[in-house]
Amino acid sequence: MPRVLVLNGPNLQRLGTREPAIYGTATLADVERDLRAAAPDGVEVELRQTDDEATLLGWLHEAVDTGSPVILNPAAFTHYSYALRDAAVLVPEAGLPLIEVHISNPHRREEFRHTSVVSGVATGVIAGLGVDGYRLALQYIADRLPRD
Ligand code: CA2
Repeated sequence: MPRVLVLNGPNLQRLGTREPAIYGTATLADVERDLRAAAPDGVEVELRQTDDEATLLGWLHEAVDTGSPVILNPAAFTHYSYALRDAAVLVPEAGLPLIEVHISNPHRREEFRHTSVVSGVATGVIAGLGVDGYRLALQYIADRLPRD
């Protein structure tokens, strides 16, 4: 069964508990439930979160090794982690989509958020549409999954 990995970076376990004006009130558990409900039959969705850069890199390597499309919210790593970029590029290089998602629109925020070191290697980027961005990314991926 095709599996989509939904990978989330540092501090996103706090989603829905702080800064609702920026990030809304949905929690990551809500996002996972909504994605599973939206996934077509036969498509598995697995959502993970980590504050640890090495763990996130390992999950991207796992996506390559298992042929899993990726929805990635790298959180603050977006803006400075070249290690994350180097791992992220392996996903599209393996012929798998990697969609970068941001809940807020970083371009409307502080200057340091205007740079993403990931966007240049992502298949596509969705930002500023709240947690709907995850579902839109899943729809893009699901529409392009190989059928048998
Ligand atoms: O808008 C996004 O999704 C971000 O990736 C979120 C990151 C931020 O560093 C990026 O610039 C944009 C921050 C994640 C922290 O998440 C929290 C959520 C709610 C309350 C506190 C932190």
